[in-house]
Amino acid sequence: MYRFYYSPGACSLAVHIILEETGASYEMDLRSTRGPDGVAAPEYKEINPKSRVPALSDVKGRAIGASGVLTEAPAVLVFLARRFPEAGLMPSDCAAEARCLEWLTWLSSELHAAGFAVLWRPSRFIHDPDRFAEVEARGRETIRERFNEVEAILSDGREWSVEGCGYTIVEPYLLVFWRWGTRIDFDMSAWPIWSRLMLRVLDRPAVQRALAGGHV
Ligand SMILES: N[C@@H](CCC(=O)N[C@@H](CS)C(=O)NCC(=O)O)C(=O)O
Repeated sequence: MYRFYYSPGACSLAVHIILEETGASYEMDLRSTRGPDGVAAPEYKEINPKSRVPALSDVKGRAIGASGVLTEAPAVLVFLARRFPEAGLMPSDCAAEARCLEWLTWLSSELHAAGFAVLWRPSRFIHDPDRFAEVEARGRETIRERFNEVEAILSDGREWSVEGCGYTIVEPYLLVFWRWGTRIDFDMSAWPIWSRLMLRVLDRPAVQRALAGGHV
């Protein structure tokens, strides 16, 4: 039984969907990674000193924090896809697998960290609160640039995010950022091909279960 550390509205949604897709046995552990004062909650830091969700317990090995806790959304997604190969969520062909990783690492670093974290957590990047608005504006601009690139990648007629493959672990991760686009008041119809793909993803029973079962 896995223990899944998550937070509503967070990127942990992608892992929640994949847990549902695989049929894995898991229990949810809701974590507010910050206390009311905005400081990382100390009891969660003992589990994951990075103080972020998602995290998944009962995975052999250790990074920092508790033994068996796996962190970083792309790593958790890959772990689940490989642990439950019968779910067919990541191709075994090495080029297609690399294409999945290409998406995941790019979204994690260039869109999540360099875009949304800059917009939502400017204090991570600059000390002077007087300049937060400038940093946030840059984050918003970066997000728009990355969104345009997502749309461009998907615009070649492919059916799913990885050409020649079906639904993979990339789709739920793309869904996280597409939904966040609405949260920051972007009109997502500006990215119609991506939006059509995400509407198909939203139709999946596993996605609906995750959205009804803890993630918003
Ligand atoms: N690199 C991490 C980033 C995870 C991350 O930033 N998670 C956010 C929620 S989407 C979080 O836990 N934020 C808590 C905080 O910033 O204190 C990953 O990909 O898993």
